Amino acid sequence: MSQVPRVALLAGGVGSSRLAVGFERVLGEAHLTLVVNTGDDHWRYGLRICPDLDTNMYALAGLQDRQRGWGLAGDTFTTMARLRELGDDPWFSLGDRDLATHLLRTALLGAGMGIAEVTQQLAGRLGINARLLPMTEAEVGTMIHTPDGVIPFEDFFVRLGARPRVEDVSYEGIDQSTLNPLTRRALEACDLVVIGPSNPLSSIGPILAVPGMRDAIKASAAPVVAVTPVVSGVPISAEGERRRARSRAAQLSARGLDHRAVDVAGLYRNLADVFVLDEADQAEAAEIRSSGFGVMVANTLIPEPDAAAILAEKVLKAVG
Ligand code: FO1
Repeated sequence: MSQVPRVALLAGGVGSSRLAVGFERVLGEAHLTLVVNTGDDHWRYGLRICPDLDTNMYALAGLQDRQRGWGLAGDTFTTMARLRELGDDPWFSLGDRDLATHLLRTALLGAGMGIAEVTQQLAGRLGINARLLPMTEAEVGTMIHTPDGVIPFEDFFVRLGARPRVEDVSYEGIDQSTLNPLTRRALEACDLVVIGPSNPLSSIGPILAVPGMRDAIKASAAPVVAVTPVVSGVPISAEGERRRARSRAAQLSARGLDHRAVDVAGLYRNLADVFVLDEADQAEAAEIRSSGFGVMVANTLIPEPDAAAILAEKVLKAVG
């Protein structure tokens, strides 16, 4: 292993993007590769929207609106307001500056570039050296099965505020998707794979469902550390965090699981070696250990980069 380990982080949206910033601080960007969920990606106003790629890209560029957890800090929404004046219902808010990213991405895709190359172009222009790799080139869609029908993830999460009951979560087009060769190589060459603290079913699930992804992780022989996205023992104040918790709980219940760290750990059985549990939930450590994981207890609530860097350091030491 080189003295600075090469880390591959499986990343969803807000939670993983915060840990990515922590790893970037500790490792330097040359040693950090993100394999990012593209199941939330969708077309809107003729533009290709890639929420998790943008959330991680803006976070690594230091441009993320930290309070919202997505979009650009200080952005305005005059275009969305005008669309409302024109009688549209822009329930998925695209900031005026954020729109430039979607316009450029859509133009580059239209010119024949694949999403991995487009992402590399956009990240390069933001001065990001960490590698951001979409989980696949194919367009796939995370679908939420509700009593009123099967709807795309963002309709469930944003338009309906993660309130519908969830009967199942599926990944449309995933069986036809292929593992990006760059991603396979990054996983096989890395010294550590980290499963980010994102929704295990609608953010990490799609990544692991790409044919060949689990095999590539296993082929790397690198240890795999999963960071819990669930912290039960701390009351949630921010509305965004409450909605993410609602979304996780609803999806876990569709699998007959509770919204607890131990249930998330169960979804990573036969994949993760170590599970990182929040200090507030250490009562669950014994149960997680008994199901075959190493367990590390740490502060996993990392809204600020300093806390994220401390967690990243601890994760690196967990497999030292
Ligand atoms: N999340 C919201 O709750 N409301 C929004 O209007 C919204 C807009 C949006 C635009 C661009 C983008 O990259 C992300 C956006 N998100 C919004 C966040 C997004 O729904 C989530 O970050 C992921 O899809 C789930 O992790």
